[in-house]
Amino acid sequence: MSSALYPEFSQIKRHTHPLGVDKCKQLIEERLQSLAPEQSVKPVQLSAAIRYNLLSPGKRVRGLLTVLCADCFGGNREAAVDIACSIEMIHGASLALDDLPAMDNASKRRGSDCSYLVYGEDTTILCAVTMLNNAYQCVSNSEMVSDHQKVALVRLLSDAVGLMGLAGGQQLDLHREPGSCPIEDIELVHSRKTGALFAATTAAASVVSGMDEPAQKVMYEVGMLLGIAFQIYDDLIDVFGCSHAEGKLLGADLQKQTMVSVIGSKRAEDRADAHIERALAMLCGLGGKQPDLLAYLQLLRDHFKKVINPGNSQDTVAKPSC
Ligand code: GRG
Repeated sequence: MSSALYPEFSQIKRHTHPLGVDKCKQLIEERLQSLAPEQSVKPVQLSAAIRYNLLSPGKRVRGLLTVLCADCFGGNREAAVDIACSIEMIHGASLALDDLPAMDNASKRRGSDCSYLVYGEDTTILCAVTMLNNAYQCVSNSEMVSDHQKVALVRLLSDAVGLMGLAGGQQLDLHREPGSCPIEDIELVHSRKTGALFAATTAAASVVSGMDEPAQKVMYEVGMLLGIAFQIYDDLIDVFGCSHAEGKLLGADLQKQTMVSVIGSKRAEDRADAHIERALAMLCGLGGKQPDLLAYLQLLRDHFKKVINPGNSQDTVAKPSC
């Protein structure tokens, strides 16, 4: 995947992970490779579009969270990797749709041309629909997940995709419904558009780890807080980041009302940090002190802070309170 604007994007080491995290990422990449259709499967154009959207160099934040949370609470690794892949399929489908001219009308994604520019809008829409179906297939085919767990997982994932999740969040983002408080309106968009899939991610890990229902609810809340914080950082990066390093053209949200434009960058960053702190405290409250998970969450925050506050990152990274 080459691009004139981002020639070395795929060579950039996006994050230096702790060793255990690198291993998890490799497991996810290998499993995604095995789940992607062969290039020769007809219709070859659709198979190629699926490979393009699924295997392009994403950070795999959601997949990693699934596996690291499951590791933390004793979940089966293989089951967690399957669920991580199904979540990355949903995420990849949402990015392909998000970039379409009728939505964000983007040109670059993960350092390459957006899917619709390479394969056309028609194939990209079919590709997203297929990736969504493949995500549910991946859950139902997983050999390490019980039938009971599969029902819970499909419920979580379908909720995260639908009206109360990605689709509803995107609709609200494109056609903001007037409300009394812009901050609440924006956080509603964040919670549906980004938070819901993060929440499904951590909750799915709790399901494969056999955690009880109250603990599953806490894990859902942990993911929601992380997802909302992630979206605030994504908005901050849109203003302060570098297009080359992010692999997409930034400044796309400048005309939109975002948390950054409404409350300013400092308060937006503080708000994201407070959400992350709360999520870490909740994880610790459940006994989730697995070093790789905590190290990964710190590393992610450190990375975001470096992007938006270059030269200032050491001072700003808070340690989890457990
Ligand atoms: C029916 C699946 C489906 C979606 C329809 C288009 C749409 C509704 C929703 C789009 C939601 C969306 C794109 C939210 C943005 C979330 C976000 C912060 C994306 C960037 O995620 P990263 O940084 O991306 O994890 P990489 O490329 O690293 O995977």
